[in-house]
Amino acid sequence: MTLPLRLLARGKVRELYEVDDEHLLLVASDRLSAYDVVLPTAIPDKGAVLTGLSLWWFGQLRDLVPDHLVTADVSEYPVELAPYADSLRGRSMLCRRLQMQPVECVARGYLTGGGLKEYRETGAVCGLALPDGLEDGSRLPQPIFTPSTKAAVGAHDENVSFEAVTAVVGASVAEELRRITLAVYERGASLAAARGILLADTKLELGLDPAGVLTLGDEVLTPDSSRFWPASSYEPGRPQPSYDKQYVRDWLSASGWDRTAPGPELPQDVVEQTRARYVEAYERITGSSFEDYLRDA
Ligand code: PZK
Repeated sequence: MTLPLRLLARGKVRELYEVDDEHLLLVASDRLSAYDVVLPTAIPDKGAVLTGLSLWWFGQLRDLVPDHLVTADVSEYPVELAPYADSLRGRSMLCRRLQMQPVECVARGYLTGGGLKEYRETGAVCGLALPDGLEDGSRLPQPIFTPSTKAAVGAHDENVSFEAVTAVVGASVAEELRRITLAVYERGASLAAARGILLADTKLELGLDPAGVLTLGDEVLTPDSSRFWPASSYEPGRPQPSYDKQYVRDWLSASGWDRTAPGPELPQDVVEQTRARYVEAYERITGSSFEDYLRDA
């Protein structure tokens, strides 16, 4: 599918197009990345699951923070996109163009990944001292704001202190970014926990709307922007199984793949099991049928 729009940005698994001066089109693909490599085999409906989850979360968060969504109804898209309606339906969003803040806004309620690495090296994450004795997966005494700056393509974002954020965006915006990020994490974690899912951490993209109001962009509280863990198998002291990707990771680990691109094609049963996990995540979190989402999209 080649859209008649300028491609503004291309992530590993999604694309962002310019519609006009005020609007963008965010398109989620069915591609899956594992161990930082995009695999050659797509997971059917993954883009729709992530889009459906984002749309649902925007609704749950609206009293905390405004978002960039204009519409996900393809019949309301600009007429030049009408020929592409079938390939955009369910997996795209027409968004307001924001002035994105040059900071990745991350909240963590549990210690793992890059946060754990920094803690092991320094006893702190983003300048926030943490208690001794924490291990992989430990729940933090309270959720923390661990901002990072966007690294060049291919590199990982670099954790920075709150003071470094203040130096870039000013104290009042920095405080707002932290307040909003922690509020979104708390809301997300509490809704997910009620459905048997732990939200370990989440990454938000915030930008200013034309009136200067901080607004939620991108996708939100999806398995690609957050770590979801099944509460039933939570056991700190070891890496936690991923809610969505564990089946793929286990298969890839057993396959002997050396984690360099391109990854191997996935067998049919791994594709089907992984699709089922994404659909299950959508249904558990939203309490609604994914089939209904697709039918109504
Ligand atoms: C924007 N990204 C990240 C997302 C990519 C890269 N509403 C907005 N206004 C202005 N900029 C952005 C958004 C949003 N969302 C988001 N980069 C810019 C991103 C998807 C695919 F390649």
